[in-house]
Amino acid sequence: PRQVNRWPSSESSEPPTDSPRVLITGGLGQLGVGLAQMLRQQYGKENIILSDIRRPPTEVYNMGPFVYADVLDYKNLRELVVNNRITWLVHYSALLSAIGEANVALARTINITGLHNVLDLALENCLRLFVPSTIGAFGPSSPRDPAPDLCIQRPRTIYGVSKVHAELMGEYLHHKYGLDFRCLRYPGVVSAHTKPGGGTTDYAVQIFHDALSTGHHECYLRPNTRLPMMHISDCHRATIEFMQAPESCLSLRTYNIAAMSFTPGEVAEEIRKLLPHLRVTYNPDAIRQKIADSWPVRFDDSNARQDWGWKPAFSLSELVTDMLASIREKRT
Ligand code: AKB
Repeated sequence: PRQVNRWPSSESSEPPTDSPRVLITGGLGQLGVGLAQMLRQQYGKENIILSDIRRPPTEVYNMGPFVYADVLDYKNLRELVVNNRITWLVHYSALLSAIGEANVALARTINITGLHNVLDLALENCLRLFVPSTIGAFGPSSPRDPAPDLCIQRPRTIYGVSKVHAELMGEYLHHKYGLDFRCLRYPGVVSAHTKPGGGTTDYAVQIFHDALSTGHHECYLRPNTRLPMMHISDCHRATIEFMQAPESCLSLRTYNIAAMSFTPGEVAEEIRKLLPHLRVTYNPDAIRQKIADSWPVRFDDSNARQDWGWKPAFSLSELVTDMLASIREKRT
């Protein structure tokens, strides 16, 4: 690490959590804007700073602070953290599984070099650091039904390798220097207002848009490919509740979180209860099918439930009803 500033050792001197100042990297991906909005409701608009290397749409500017931040530029990050008195960092910048396989060198740079920068920054500035991991951090030799928190992890994608690296580096720096590193392994996240980009679970968002537009979805996975999934509002709530959990509750630093598992066939069936005309054809693509076949079909999240009270709110039928209603609302 560039510089380590240790937290004072007494229990009472944990970094403040009542009124954090939060920087979110990769903020214009699937998750950043929604998380920022939920955090702003709790902590005030000005205390949550969204960042990315892209220019946001006007409505994002109007929602609250947005700044340019490149996770590969350490000085730029440091300036933002220092000038804005940041206390929590949510590191969403990453290339996902499928796009990572098509751009291995870039994925390695963003997902590994970028991570090293935020780890150093968190150590130097005593930040509470959240880094998402994923079902993609498991591989064909992992137990798949269910995958527990601690087991063999030999992923076969650069995305998975970079996420195992993130889990291990964060935990190492936690044990060695007391870094307040927190990591949740997310399932595929299903959202109406933001699109995922370049993942293996993206079909589970696209199918809803297709159901409401053309009535036809061509799925790149086989109908019986089961994967863990979660409604985006459960994902945001899990992230915030986990960031708020007192350090004394955490027996781990990396937790699985689960809500449901479904196959393309099952989600299509559930959508058909409301839109009977939906037609799904299957055209499995070699890369994404292979990735999905190597991932867990179910997550064991019992430690998250026990340690900090994780509980999902959305079932499959509630997710389907909400997705169709939200997409419809946006279209009108
Ligand atoms: C992907 O499909 O790559 C992501 C993930 C499950 O991490 N959505």
